[in-house]
Amino acid sequence: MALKVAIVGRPNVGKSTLFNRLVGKRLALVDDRPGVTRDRRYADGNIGDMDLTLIDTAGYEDVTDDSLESRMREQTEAALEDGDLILFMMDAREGVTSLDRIFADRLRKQHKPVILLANKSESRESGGGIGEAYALGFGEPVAISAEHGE
Ligand SMILES: Nc1nc2c(ncn2[C@@H]2O[C@H](COP(=O)(O)OP(=O)(O)OP(=O)(O)O)[C@@H](O)[C@H]2O)c(=O)[nH]1
Ligand SMILES: [Mg+2]
Repeated sequence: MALKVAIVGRPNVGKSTLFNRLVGKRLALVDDRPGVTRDRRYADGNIGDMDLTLIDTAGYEDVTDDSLESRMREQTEAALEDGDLILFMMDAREGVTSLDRIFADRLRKQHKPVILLANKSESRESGGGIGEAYALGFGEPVAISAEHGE
């Protein structure tokens, strides 16, 4: 059975863009407005010759009422439950935000391996964001550009 990889992070960091790239098809909607993905989605994909099952998730806000955001949050929790490996994505251009920290706190409370991806790193100005990302405590962040395939 393929390794299950859950892609999580706050809205608009590029989770669905990475999902589509690893799956090799534009299955998930990508948009420059946050909150586009509302439910988690599974698809087969690969990195090199390694077969994976990718899980795209909604980037939730930290609210606990019965709103859409809390439903999105449940979807992310389900992906964390189901994934073998967690790809935690942030936007290197914006640096670490308070919502990134809320995700980080949540991810520290589980014991699955987490790789921190600093997305949108194709431009040189993203260097500062990567420095801040170390402080989240998931080891060395991996600078990527989901959109440009880097
Ligand atoms: N510059 C740059 N933009 C990117 C990159 N990856 C994604 N984007 C853009 O970022 C925006 C958000 O991308 P999505 O993939 O929809 O982000 P998401 O994390 O799935 O967002 P939600 O579903 O709302 O949580 C889109 O405009 C993408 O084109 C990247 O590597 N570099
Ligand atoms: Mg999305």
